[in-house]
Amino acid sequence: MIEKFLAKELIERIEGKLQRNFGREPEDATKQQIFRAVCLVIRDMMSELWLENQEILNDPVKKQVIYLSMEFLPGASLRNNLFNLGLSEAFQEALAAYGQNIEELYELEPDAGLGNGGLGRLASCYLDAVSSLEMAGHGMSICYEYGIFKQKIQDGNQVETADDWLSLGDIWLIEKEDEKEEVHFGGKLEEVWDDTGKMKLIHRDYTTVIAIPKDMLITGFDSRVVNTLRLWQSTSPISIDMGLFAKGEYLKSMEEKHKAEVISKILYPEDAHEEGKMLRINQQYFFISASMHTLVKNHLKVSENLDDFHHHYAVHINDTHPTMAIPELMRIFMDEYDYEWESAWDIVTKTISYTNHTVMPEALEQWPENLFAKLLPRLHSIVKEIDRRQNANLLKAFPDEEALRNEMAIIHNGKLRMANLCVTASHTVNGVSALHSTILREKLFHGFYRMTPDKFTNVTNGIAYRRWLCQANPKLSELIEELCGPGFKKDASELAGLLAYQDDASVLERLRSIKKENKLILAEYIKNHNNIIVNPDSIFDVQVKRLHEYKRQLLNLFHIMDLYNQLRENPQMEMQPRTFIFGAKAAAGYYMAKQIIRLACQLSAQLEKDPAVRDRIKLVFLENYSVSLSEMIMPAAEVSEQISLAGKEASGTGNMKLMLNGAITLGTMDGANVEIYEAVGRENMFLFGMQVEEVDQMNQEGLYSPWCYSQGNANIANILELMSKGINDVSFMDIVNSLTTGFNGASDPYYVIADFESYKQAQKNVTAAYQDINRWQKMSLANIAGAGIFSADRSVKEYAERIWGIDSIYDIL
Ligand code: NBG
Repeated sequence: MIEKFLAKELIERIEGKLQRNFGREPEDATKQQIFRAVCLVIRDMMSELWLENQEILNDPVKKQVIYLSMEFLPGASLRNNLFNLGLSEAFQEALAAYGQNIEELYELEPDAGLGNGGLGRLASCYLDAVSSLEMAGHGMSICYEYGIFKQKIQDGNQVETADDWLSLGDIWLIEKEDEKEEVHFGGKLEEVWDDTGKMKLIHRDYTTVIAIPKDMLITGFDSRVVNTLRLWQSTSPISIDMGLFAKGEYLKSMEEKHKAEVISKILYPEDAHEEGKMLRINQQYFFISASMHTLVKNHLKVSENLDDFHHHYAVHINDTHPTMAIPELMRIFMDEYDYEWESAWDIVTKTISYTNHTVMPEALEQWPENLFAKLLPRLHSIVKEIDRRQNANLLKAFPDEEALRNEMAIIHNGKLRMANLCVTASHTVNGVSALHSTILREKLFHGFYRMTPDKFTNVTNGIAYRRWLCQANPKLSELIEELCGPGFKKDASELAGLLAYQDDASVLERLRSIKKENKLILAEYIKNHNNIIVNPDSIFDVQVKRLHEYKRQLLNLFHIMDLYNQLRENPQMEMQPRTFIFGAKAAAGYYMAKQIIRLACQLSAQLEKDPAVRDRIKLVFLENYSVSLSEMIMPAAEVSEQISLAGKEASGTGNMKLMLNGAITLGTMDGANVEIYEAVGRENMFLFGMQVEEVDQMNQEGLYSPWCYSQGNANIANILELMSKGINDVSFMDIVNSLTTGFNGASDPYYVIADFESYKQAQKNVTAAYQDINRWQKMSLANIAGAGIFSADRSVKEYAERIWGIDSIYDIL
């Protein structure tokens, strides 16, 4: 455990860092230098803890989890590390001695945005929980030089700019040059026969890329364990080709280096959206190969051979992006350590487990076989053999079901299907909410489920709740501590203690006033960033998440346009003022998503222009939604919009953060909304819309005609007309067409129009409930109290017990 430090000692340490690293005294140091010095002091403390665990971690029978993910979204680390180490106040005091405000240093830190959204943030939440539970577990990913793009809104359109997070964010990274790895791409395979008649495949003429580890230390709350997130950076073994340089071919002389470095240059900014680029295959293999080599090497430092590899490591695949871990481990076992196929397969399949995060068909990765074979010839031959053996099993299991066998094949029609490879080779497969796991069993992976039902399980997602409650909403956290004691910080289920106060008028009033203070902070931010003055007494209605058609931001906009139409028709209409707050990034190449952002921005401007409506409805589109921004939005939110089409959102995690901060869910029965409903009951949320079965039926019947709906419903027709005629002088015909006549496919594929009336009614219920202050506060309290099960600690405990087979390292001692 970290010792307690006095401010005096910290001052000495910070001064030491300033002098040694920057040749500065505190008086003449810049804010950046002070930030760096403070981080370095904390890094030293974390490194000491890390070192203390090393002996235990190197024991081959102490199992650890390796969480492989193309994305991690840690956000900012300074506040989180200080909070976890229990040093926030001591540092605050130490910095105050220089007249420095620690809050300003927090604000200075760029988000480490090495992920797109929920999937990457989940990975970071889980690392926090693994450390907090004093388990051993490490993340592995890529050290992207540029993280998720920064979103600017210019003339109502999204514009992407590069996110140079390393300019200051590098302070948390520790380079381990001596642990670098070589990764081989391309080349060809050659059969070589030895004297005993045994054939070996030799990989020749490949291109080598060097992977350099940059480790970020991961603290846990009140924990003795510090784990690492290892981020691999790519570089070339040849920095410059002197021969070419001498010939005057300067650019060419550096080409190898550039080709290698491009691998870790930038995060793919896609989210649940199709991408089939060569660079992405290279990125995946790059970090997987480096990671697997490291594991094997580390294992062999403490064990004679690889037979017990799976007792030492549980390797978890976060969605299909790290699937290559399966053939790569097979390759290393067979080609580098002479294992036979069967024994290698036995160990590998006992090591690997897989979480699926989406059922959206376009997001299920498939690689063109010929491209894969060219880039990774040896891996291709291994995947082919896995497929061949799997086909034999399928034939036995389903002799009369050819269509099903084709669906389950790993290689089919010239494509490599990564999800099928994952399910085939993993000992356990899970979805991320009860409903999603059911859909996996009954639909997406039904054949696999019939074959190996015991493989399938569910682990509902969870969040690093201390970040969004204790750190982001300190006032609420203090109130809970005062009422229920500090235990909830270790055990989120203790939040339920709040229920004892549901009829306590003074507690409800305090909840209300905390929300108001948080709303004022957000209102100030909105004023400064959007130049919009919002009414802090209006309902803060929030939809923050990636922009995707299935998440139906458009449905939310439909409701706003409908209110607008009503107000124009009847300007005297009584209305509870509302502020609709959006935050969403759209994938750069996702046209319709960008149109929807445009619609939101133009509608915002149009409402602002109209004196008859602007005091009653406001729309605020906050640019550059990120982890840090979410930490300001969640505490101020009152309505949490979780309105995806039932069956499409695997879980959602923003829904959990909002609920934890007392916002009330307005949602469909989708993803983890179903479990929110189970936790708080129908009376404490607003449900609407079709259920999965109804959506399925509509799909099967194929009779849905949004056009007919709009003919029978004047409100819908008016909304479509408004969009066609133009909002703030911009017409949105492509959106209208996508709903009514189909844009690139079926019309209104996410049933915006079909669910509109039900949504509108639910929105009316929201307004009615809000007007009864007491009722609203009670609902809010019930949500905070019920949020305990959505702690990442709970999720990670379930993974540890049911999937990874790991435990707290200190329990074993
Ligand atoms: C996302 C889902 C979310 C889910 C997160 C984390 C992908 C591929 N999936 O619903 O859309 O909450 O994963 O599990 O990003």
